[in-house]
Amino acid sequence: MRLLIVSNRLPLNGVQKDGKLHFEQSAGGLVSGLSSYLDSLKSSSAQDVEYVWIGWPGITVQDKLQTEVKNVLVDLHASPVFLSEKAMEKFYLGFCNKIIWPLFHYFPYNTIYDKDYWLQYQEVNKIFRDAVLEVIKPGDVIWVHDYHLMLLPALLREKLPQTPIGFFLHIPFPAFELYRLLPTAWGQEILRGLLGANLIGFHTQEYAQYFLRSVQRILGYGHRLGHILFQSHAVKVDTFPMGIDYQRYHSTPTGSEFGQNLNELEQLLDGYKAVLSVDRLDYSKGISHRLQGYKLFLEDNPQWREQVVLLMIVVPSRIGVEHYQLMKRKIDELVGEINGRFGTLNWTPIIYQYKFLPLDSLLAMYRQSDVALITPLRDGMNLVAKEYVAARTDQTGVLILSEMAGAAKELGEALIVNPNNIEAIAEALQQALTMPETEQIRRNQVMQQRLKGNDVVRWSGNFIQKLLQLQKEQFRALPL
Ligand code: GDG
Repeated sequence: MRLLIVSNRLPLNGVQKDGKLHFEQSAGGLVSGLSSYLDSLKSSSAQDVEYVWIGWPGITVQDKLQTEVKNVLVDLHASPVFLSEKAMEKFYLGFCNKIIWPLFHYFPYNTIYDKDYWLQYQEVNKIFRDAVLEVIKPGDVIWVHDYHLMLLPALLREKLPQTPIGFFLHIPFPAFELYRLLPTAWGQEILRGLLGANLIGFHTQEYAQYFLRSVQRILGYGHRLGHILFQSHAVKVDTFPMGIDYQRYHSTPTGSEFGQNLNELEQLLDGYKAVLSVDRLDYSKGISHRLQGYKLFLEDNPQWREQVVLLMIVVPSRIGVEHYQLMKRKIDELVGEINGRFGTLNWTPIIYQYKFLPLDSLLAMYRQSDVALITPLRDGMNLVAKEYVAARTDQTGVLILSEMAGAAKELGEALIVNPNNIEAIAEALQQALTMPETEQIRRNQVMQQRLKGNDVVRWSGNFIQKLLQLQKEQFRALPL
């Protein structure tokens, strides 16, 4: 078996060395999970199992350099899809991040329904189809990822009627009343696009139900237990909550970098309780609501002033989209206001970093923080919540988690809050900071067991196994 993974971006970082462009595999959860899964297949079946990742390489590459870049990437199991800056502007910053992202995260007023964005989205999905057709061989299995490529399964199905095609959506699928806000023809084509797959996976049952409802209301296709007979093939809609690479976060890195980070943090936080907040800069992550919650906590609990520090990491993201620039300004102002109002000569209430951190630093922060405050307004899953719990090797620590994150379905032992309720965030902080250690351990033990059992290797394995099983069964769904 060979697996073709298709996503908007390749999991690679381009670096300039000796005046030449080199690519290194980035150590994301999906890459390490998939490679471990394929390694386990190889050892159990002695089969030759391989994967090739197809996606945009993260930079615009001039025509004359494309063959060279392709050759470099072959050794990294990657096949690049070259897109011009103009195409990326309308496809990625436009259709993906000014229409689908806000709408699917319940921010309908942030959407800009521009027809040029839609035309470019159709165009780019066709470019990806051609890129897959260029590398596909008999016997390959295709797994398409995320909202950038929702038309791709049907485009591939037209050309490859027998190939197993899976699709996984990493963000929420919204309720029908939200989905129907898309111009009708676009909404129909996206659903038909997804139904080109044999298996469509979501993080939670709710997202799967919302999708099935939209298919029924907009296209008129019913389902039986998630099975749909669509045109000439059968489709299964199912739930696959994504896990993390548990051991990676649970074990202690051997390099000196990690130890140094840990010591520095220990000194910085000496005498304080630490509350951690980590997200990409995004309005869906609820960062300003969270800051308001922390501000209220300091107002209501003067005894905690000079006793607690909020470590806030915001990772730059989608810099070209206006809503993100506005939000950055709002966060900067709020942090300044809180630090200015409550801070003293000896104490800064919020230590704020606007940057991407090396994994060792992030891991050291997970280890040194007494509380993780993760309160997205809407989030497909949220892996940071899972990583924090996994990283607590002594099993202490308290996770405060938004009920609007997919992860809340699996992490019920966390302190669950409604992220719009500023008072609830402030109260949860008070509860977390005074929770007895025995109770912290009791809650984390259960969550750690669950995360260990349902890690990312299991997640990818379950998805691929189901896809292959569907292909084998060639089940017949009965028309309703
Ligand atoms: C989408 C969905 C869904 C973050 N900051 C740093 C850093 N990270 C890593 C985390 C984590 C990942 O990035 C972020 O994953 P999330 O799940 O929290 O969020 P999204 O990026 O929005 O991902 C989401 C996910 O897809 C998977 O399906 O859960 O709902 O929106 O792994 O550790 N890593 C490093 N430095 C940082 O500063 N090294």
